[in-house]
Amino acid sequence: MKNKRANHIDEHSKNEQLETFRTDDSGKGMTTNQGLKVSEDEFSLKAGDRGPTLMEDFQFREKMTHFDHERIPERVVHARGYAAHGYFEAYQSLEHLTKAKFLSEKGKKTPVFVRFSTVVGFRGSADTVRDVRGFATKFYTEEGNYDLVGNNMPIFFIQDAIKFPDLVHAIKPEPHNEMPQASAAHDTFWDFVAHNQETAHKIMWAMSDRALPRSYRMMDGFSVHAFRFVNAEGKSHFVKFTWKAVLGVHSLVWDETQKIAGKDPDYNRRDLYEAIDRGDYPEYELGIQVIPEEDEHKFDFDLLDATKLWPQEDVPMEIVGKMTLDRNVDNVFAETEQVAFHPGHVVPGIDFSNDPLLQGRLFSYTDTQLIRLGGPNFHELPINRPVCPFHNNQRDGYHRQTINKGQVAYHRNGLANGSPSPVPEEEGGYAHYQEKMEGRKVRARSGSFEDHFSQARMFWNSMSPPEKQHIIEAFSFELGKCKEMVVRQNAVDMFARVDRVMAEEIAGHVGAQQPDAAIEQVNVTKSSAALSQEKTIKSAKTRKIGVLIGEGFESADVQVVLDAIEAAGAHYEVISETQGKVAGTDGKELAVDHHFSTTDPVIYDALYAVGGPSISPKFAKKASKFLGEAFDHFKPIGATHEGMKWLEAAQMMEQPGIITGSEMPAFSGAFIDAVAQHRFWERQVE
Ligand code: HDE
Repeated sequence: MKNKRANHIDEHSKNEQLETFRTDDSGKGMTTNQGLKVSEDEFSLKAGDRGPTLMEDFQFREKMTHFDHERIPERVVHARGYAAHGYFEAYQSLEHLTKAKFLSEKGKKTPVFVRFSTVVGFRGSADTVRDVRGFATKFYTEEGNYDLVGNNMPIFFIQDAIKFPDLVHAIKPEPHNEMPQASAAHDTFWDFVAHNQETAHKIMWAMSDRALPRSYRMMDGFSVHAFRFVNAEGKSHFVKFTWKAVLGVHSLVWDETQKIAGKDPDYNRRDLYEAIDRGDYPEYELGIQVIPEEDEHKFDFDLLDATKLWPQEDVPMEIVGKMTLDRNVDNVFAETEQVAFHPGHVVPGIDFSNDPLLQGRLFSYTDTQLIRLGGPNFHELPINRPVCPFHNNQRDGYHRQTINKGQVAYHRNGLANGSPSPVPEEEGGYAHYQEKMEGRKVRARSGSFEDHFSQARMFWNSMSPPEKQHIIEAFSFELGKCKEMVVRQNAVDMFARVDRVMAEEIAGHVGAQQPDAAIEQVNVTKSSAALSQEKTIKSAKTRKIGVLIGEGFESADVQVVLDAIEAAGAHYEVISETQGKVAGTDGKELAVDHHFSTTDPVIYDALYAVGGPSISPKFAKKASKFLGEAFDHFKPIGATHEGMKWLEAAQMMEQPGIITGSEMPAFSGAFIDAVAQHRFWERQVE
C-alpha cells in the first residue's frame, strides 16, 4: 500500500510536466529563433527604400520559412477535433479483474487528455454534420500511457481492418469532384453499404440522433472492441468500456444542425471550450461490461465482432470511476493536433482480444503518426510524453529531443552493466496474456460473424416513435442525395431486412420501388432499453437560453426568471435590437450580448421571450422569426408580458413545451422544468 502511494500520480503531474514547455510571450522583447533581439519586424531588408529585398535578410528568411512549413498532414480520418485536459478518479479497486494500477485503488486520480472529433470532414469542416464522433482518452498513468481510443457509438461499420481503406474511400468526398464535404449522403458511400452488409447495424446508429450530438459533453463514448482485463493471478476477462455522460445523451435535430453548420461551424468546440472556461466541467462515468473467458461462446453474437454490442440486459454494466475535464488547452496545434493516440498503448492488466478490426488498428496508428508527425520521435512531444520515465536503446531520428548519455545503445551489453534492462513481470514488466492459439492460416471470416441484421433490428425495436421517425427522415435525406437510382434501391432493399415498413416509407420518399416481397425481415423481437435516448438523464444544467428583450421590460419579473436560470446551472444571453444596454421598468440595465444578426435561434437550447412595451415592428418581426424556428426544432419556449403576444399571433400557445404566464415563481419553475426536458417531440410541427 505504502509503495503504491509513493508512485501515486495526481492529476496535476501532467500539467506540471507541460509547464516546462509552456511559454508566455506577453511583455517580452522579440527575438529570432536563435535568440537574437529583433529591432524591426515590419519591413524586409532592401537595397534602398524602393529597392529589391536582399538575400542576406536572415530575419525575413527565418520567419517566412517557418510559416511555409506551418502545416502538417491532417489526420486521414478524425481530422477535425477538439481536446481538453482533466483527470480520472477510480470509484473502487478493480484488482480482482486487472493489474492496471490506475484502476487499483478507490479515489486514485490519473491525469487524462481527451480529444473529441468528427470522422469524415476535413480539418476546417463544420462540427454539426451527421457523423460518428471520436472520443479518444489518453491516461497518463504511472505505468505508462494508456489510450482508450473510442467512438460515441458502441459498434463499427466493418468487421475486418483490411476493409477500412475501402470504407473511408467510399465515405470521403468523391475523388473526381471532391464533393460532398463531411457527409455520407452520396452515391459511393451507399454503394459501399449495400455491397458490404455488415454495415447494417452501424448505419442504423449513424442515421439515428446519436450522429447529431448536442454537445461533446452530452454524448457517451465506447471502446467498441472487446479488450482483456488480466489480474495478478493471470486470469483473463473480456471487457468493453463505456463513458457515460453525466449530463445524459442529447441530440440536435437535423434541420438545426445544417443551419448551425453555417451560423457557427465551431458549435461543438465552442461549447466545450466555453463550458470548461466557466467551470462547467464535463464529466463522464466509466462503465465496464465484463465477460469471463470461459463464457466466450455463450452469446448469440461473437465477442470478437465489432459490429455487435453487448446488450446490458445480457451483460450488465458496472460504473467504476469518473472523468472530469477541467482545463482547456493552451495551444491547439501543440496539444490537440500533435497528440498521438494508439489503441496499442496499454498498461499491464489490459490486453487485446482477437477482434480483427482491433488487430488491424494496432498496426495503423503508429504508421499514421509517422507520416503525420514526421518521424519516430512523436512520443517526445510534450503532449505525448508519459509522466513516468522511459528508457530504451532507441536513438536518433527526426526531431530527437532526448540527449542520451553514454556510449552504449544496444541490448544485451556488458559495458553498461546490461542496462537498460527488461523488467520482470512481477515488477511491472508488460507480459502478453498467454492465450492458447490453434487453427489454420486463412483469409476468411468466421461463420460466427455472419449475422448482420439481428442487432440492427434490436436497435430499431429499441427506438421510441420520434427516434424512429428521425431515422426514416435521415435515410430519406441521405438516399435522396444519391444520384443513381440503383444505389437508392439497393439500400432500400437492404434495410427491408431490418424493418420492412421503415424501408417502404423510405422507398416512398426517394422514388425507389417497394422492396421485393421475397426480401425477409429478420425475425427479432428483442429490444434493449439503454439504446434509446428517450429515458436519458435530463437536466437544465449548462443549457443556453436566449432572452428576447426590449426597453421597458418588467424588471422584477424578469429578474426572477434570470435568477432561476442561474440557480438551475443554466446560462442566458440577452438578445435585443441593438447591442449595448437595455433598461427595465425600475431603470435596471441588462447588457445585451447580441443583436439579431450576430446570433440565431439554432444556437440556443431554449428561448425566453419578454419583449418590451416600446419595441419596434422590426424587433417584433425578428423575435417572431426566432420563436418560429425554436418552435420547429421542438425547443422549450417561455414567454411572459409582450412575449406572449408573439406566440399568440403565431398560434403557438397551448402546445407542449410552451410555457407562458405572469405569475412568478410559478412561471420560472415551469420554464426551467421545460428546459430540462430538452425537446418536445410530441409538438405538432407542420
Ligand atoms: Fe481509427 N484511426 N481506425 N477507429 N480512430 C485514426 O489515427 C483506423 C476505428 C478513432 O483524436 C487514425 O491518429 C483503422 C474504430 C479515433 O487523434 C488512423 C480502423 C474506432 C481516432 C485510424 C479504425 C476508431 C482515430 C487517423 C479500422 C473506435 C482519432 C489519425 C481497423 C473504437 C484519434 C490517427 C484522435 C484515428 C485507423 C477504426 C476511433 C488512420 C485502420 C473502430 C477516436 O490510424
